[in-house]
Amino acid sequence: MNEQKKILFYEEGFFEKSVKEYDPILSSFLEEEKRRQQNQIEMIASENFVSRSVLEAQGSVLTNKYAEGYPGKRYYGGCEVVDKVEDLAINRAQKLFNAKFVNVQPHSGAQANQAVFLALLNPGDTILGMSLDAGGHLTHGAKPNLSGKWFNSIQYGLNKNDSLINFEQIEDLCRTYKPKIIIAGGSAYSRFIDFKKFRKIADKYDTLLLVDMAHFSGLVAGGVHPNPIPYADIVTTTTHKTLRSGRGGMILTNNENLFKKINSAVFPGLQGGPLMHVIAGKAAGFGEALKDEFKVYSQNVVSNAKALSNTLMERGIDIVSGGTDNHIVLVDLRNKCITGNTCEKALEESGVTCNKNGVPFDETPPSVTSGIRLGTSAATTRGLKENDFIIIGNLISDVICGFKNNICDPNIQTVVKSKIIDICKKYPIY
Ligand code: DSN
Repeated sequence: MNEQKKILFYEEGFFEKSVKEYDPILSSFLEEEKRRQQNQIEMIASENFVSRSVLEAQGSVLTNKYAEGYPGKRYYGGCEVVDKVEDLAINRAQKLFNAKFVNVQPHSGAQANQAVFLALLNPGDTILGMSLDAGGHLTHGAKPNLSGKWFNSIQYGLNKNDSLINFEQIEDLCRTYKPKIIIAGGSAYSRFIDFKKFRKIADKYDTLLLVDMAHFSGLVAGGVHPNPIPYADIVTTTTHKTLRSGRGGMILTNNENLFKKINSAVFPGLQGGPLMHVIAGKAAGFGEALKDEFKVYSQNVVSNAKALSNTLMERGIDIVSGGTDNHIVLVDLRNKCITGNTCEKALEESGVTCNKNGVPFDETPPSVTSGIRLGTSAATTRGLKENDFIIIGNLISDVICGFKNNICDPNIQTVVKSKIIDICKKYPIY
């Protein structure tokens, strides 16, 4: 009789083997990405390195669980444990931001903003947000985004002289267009935002105020940035940038009526099952952010950004608004006659990861841009201090100043890369 190979309904090791043993091809890509993160200095302002604890929580068995609804009011059985996890994330977020009501289910910052729009607006309503070139975000009414397509989106910008938010323009736009909501916050604005001033305008023109603190929420949690909660009707954020938690979004408010609408908008309005493993990652990161060490970390993020910004300016490089109050340093390359995309590439080849970025009154398209955006959150997590950022600022300046006719000198790039690798070795991760 022919011996037939027994085929199980899954390959042996399904519950035991690591990805390395079970799927070597995928595993090799994961290792490759880990090496990339280990050997480059990460300066993308929206990125960070989470703790092993956050990684584990996010890679946990909670990924298996469906839990539509909210703690205590689910549409599935078996939710007693995930209820505790979600409550833990909510309680920690309430403490961190001194907020009465928190929804930790949005899958991302973009979906958090969408949920707010779904809860409080109707298609065709007027919304007022900061334009992309001023440092705003796609979801604040940019034309290619749903927020720019489904709403009558009007946009404010910055003053020409100091690159700070143009409040006069905001008032003019409110007077003329009577927006239903004003959005404060963005992706490339490096200064504190005057929430009180926004509140005053919102009250004067009887409009809602949404603050999107995606970029600086970790700095708020760490006590080095003003908290928008007392001023805004609603606050949205991502949870993985300066806040260094599981990757996703969150919505906070002190207004119970608005919160009820927001909850219904997140589920069942916009999303189905919450990502319970990600909510566990959020809980883990929020727990870390409540500790004193996170306050020190946040102080370092800001002092490192100031050291970086000052170093670049000393080397003759323009920084938008002449400095920074947070983790972002926005470099204006127009006086160097370099485009953002070529600079991003040259820096990546030199071991520094960042992104091209529009600068105020930029005339180039978003695929080109006249600037780069740098951020200090990730490298600060590695342990880098002000002195290291002075060195990195000089290395970045070497690359920028090594350009001729929009092409960088490869010899400079080689020298910079070897110095960057030395810094990476000094501050290992994972
Ligand atoms: N992608 C994020 C950032 O880089 O700021 C925003 O969505």
